[in-house]
Amino acid sequence: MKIASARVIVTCPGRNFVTLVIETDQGVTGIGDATLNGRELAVASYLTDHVIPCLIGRDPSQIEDIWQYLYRGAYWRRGPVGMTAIAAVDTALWDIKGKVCGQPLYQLLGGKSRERVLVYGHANGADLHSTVEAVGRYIEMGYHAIRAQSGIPGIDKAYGVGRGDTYYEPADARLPTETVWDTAKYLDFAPRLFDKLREAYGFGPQLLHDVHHRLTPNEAAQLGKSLEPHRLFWMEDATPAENQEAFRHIRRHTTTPLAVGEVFNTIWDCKQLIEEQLIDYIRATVVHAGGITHLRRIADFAAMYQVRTGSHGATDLSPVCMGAALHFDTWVPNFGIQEYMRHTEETDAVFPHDYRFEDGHLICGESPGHGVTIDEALAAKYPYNPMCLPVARLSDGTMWNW
Ligand code: GCO
Ligand code: MG
Repeated sequence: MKIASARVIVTCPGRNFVTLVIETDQGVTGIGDATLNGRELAVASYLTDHVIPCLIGRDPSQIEDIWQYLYRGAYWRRGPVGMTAIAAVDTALWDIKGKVCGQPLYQLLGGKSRERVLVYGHANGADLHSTVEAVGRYIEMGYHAIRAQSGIPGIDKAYGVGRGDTYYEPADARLPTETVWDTAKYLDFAPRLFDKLREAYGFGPQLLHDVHHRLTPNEAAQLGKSLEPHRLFWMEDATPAENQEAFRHIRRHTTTPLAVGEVFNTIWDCKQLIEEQLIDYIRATVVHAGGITHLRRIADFAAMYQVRTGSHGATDLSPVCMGAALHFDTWVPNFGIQEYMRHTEETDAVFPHDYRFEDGHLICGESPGHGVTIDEALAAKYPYNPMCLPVARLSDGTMWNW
């Protein structure tokens, strides 16, 4: 069997998605998510101009060799654009292998380690009161684990807060929206939010919180300490992780579990974090960390240090990534949790899939491959609509981490 053709589909059913479709000379089709929020066309071009010409004529069953070819062969290794493109190829090839073998992807990885996958949903509100109510709605929907983000008094456009009733969607304008960040106000507010949440709902629901790279290591240590009585499932991206050593300081001062990794692309981004057991959950995901092949390498390495997985699953990762991630989660022995932000109905219609939500868990389907397809005719009705993620500044104008 040979790869006969491959093409990239860019579509915007509510938000932008990039999808790679690979076809074999025997008519088997596999698809992979290639979405990099706000940088969609960079990945589309990398695939179309540089990767696809190298794929034609190759044996699609040689997933590992093709991965190594694209990683080593590029000479310029790593980075979000290249690794997202590799992930798309890898995901599509696993999909093809599943279809050729007539097996769901989790079977090819080693079979089920669990029947269903614990997910966390996103509750958010403009202020403390509405966030507490939003968490209640998620509990009613059956979620056992809920991420809580709230508007913060004195901070305009806080991270993680949706506008009106819509789901939170950060890529909101053609050019980056400017937001202003104030650490002191946040550190004052965040513990009060969790005081209220525990007061309202007790310790039954697992609660999570995303700091979104905003704090220094010492501020992160302070926040972790102040949240300890609330026994969070995790505190996410407490400080930027380019400097992996920074987490030593946080770790030394708090037992609040730490999660990092949604912006990581390779095992090298988290090597020290894992080896030194500086984190509890690694959040790398299929689409941005080199596909199933590389994510498996990261997860196996993490397992040696009792670090568990907690893959990124925001709406800017398409249902194709979610489908693949759920097969991965069903297999991976050191599974922790999976993020799950529901896609809109428009998105779900473009990407028919066989995974389903039940009692706070997602269950992957049994169809061969990863179980997600693309309706290309419908996708064509939603042209690309360029959108950027916001940026953040401190009140004196200094650029900060969004
Ligand atoms: C998360 C993330 C997202 C990102 C988004 C950027 O934990 O889900 O932090 O909200 O900001 O994926 O594209
Ligand atoms: Mg996050």
